[in-house]
Amino acid sequence: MWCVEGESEAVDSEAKDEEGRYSYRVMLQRDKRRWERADVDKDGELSKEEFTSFLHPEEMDHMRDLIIDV
Ligand SMILES: [Ca+2]
Repeated sequence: MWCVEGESEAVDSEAKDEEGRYSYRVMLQRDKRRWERADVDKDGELSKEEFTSFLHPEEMDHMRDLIIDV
């Protein structure tokens, strides 16, 4: 089993506001890190291949340090 770093239950509870909804700001920061890692050529956009690694970081060597074993 795997998850993206920062997606533990503890962090998820911090990401929710008082009504139990996920904070968009926290989610955005989390995704931004993964987005920037997936953007190999750093042009600020994800090609089809880069977007695949964004969606499936567990399958990409350069994304693996965002993955933690649980
Ligand atoms: Ca790119």
